[in-house]
Amino acid sequence: MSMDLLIINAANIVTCVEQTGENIIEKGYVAVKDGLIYEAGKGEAPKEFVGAETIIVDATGKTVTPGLVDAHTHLVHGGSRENELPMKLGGVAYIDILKAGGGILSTVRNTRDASKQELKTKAKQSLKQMLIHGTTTVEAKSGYGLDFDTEIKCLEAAKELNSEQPVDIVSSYMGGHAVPPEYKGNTEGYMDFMAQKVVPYVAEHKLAEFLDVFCEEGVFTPEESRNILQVGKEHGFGLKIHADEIVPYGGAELAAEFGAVSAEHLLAASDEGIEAMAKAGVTAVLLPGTAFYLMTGKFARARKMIESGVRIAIATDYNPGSCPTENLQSIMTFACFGMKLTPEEIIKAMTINGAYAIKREKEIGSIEKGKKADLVIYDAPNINYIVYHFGINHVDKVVKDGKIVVDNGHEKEKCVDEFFNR
Ligand code: IZC
Ligand code: ZN
Repeated sequence: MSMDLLIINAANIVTCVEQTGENIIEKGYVAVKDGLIYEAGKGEAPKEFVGAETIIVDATGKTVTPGLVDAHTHLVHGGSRENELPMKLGGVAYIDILKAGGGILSTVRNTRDASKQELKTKAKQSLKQMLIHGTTTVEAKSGYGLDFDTEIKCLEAAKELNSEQPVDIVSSYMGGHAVPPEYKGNTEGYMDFMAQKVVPYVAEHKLAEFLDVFCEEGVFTPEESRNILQVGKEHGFGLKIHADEIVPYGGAELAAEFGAVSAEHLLAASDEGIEAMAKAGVTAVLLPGTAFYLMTGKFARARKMIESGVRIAIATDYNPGSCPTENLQSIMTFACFGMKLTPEEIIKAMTINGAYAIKREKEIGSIEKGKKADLVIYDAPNINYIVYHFGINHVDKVVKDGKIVVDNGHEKEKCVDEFFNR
């Protein structure tokens, strides 16, 4: 049977097929039919795969991975926060900037002021950067509106963008990101408002699949977070928690208690919290770019988590305050040097394990028959090279649903523009 797309002669194919241990095929091929992976193998592709219409990509000297899954981003927002840099350099902590009405709340003001179209235009530029750097699926949180209209505006923007460009978007409602100024000193009132007005609307209109909350000292306490998660659970959302980012606060334990899909950050997660997550099957989403950006020199205990049996995903946390980058390749280097993970562990954390963190493990995240043909070809002979030679873009081609959407070297931007300007 002839294939639609055939990638041949690849120096290394990182399949990320689970539980095989045999994750890397040296000198092999990937065959794609009808937008799905048909086969990946060693050596030469079967002759019958080549038909008159087959697009053949010679990947000699190159590395192939599944499309990268960025399982934690704050994609849709207005403005930027480079004005916080002098404060950060002056030693002002992230949480103190927020308490002074800056941080998340400054982005909330910019997001409320922006039209849906303005937010979409900005987010679309970010999606383009993500795609150019190899990301084919992204999770996107709301949480910079906090009021009804702006939260809905942001979630609608993400939903519309999903069908207007190649990157798949999976949305989370994160009204529990901060207490908005109109509810200052009245967290309970804000939680009632979310529970009664926003969550039911988001559920009814299918504007998000997950619900997330920032459980952190100075934001939402574990008790308040429990309340918000309970409302999410009652409305059928998958649950996520920003847990133990800055201080140990019982967030990992809470994720286990609720059987959350994932707990994120976890820089300060306790031993008990890690054990509980392992038992409950909660995926840890680690964000080493944020760990770097917080300037505390502290990273999540990834090795301890892996040894305890916790599945780890790694994401950008793309947001305007604590990790303003769309580039997962840069995050690979932070993950390696900050958490001492191997390049193979990192690629799995950004593909199949990222897919687990957004409940897409059956459709994406590995190169195996029947999964979506989302693939990245890097101009790099192996994965160590991608992590080692940092700060540049190694992507040669990106394949999304079986179609080449980013094409090599200097043509990169031009090709991708075709998709973004349709
Ligand atoms: O805008 O600061 N950590 N939320 C929780 C963020 C970072 C995003 C931000
Ligand atoms: Zn976040």
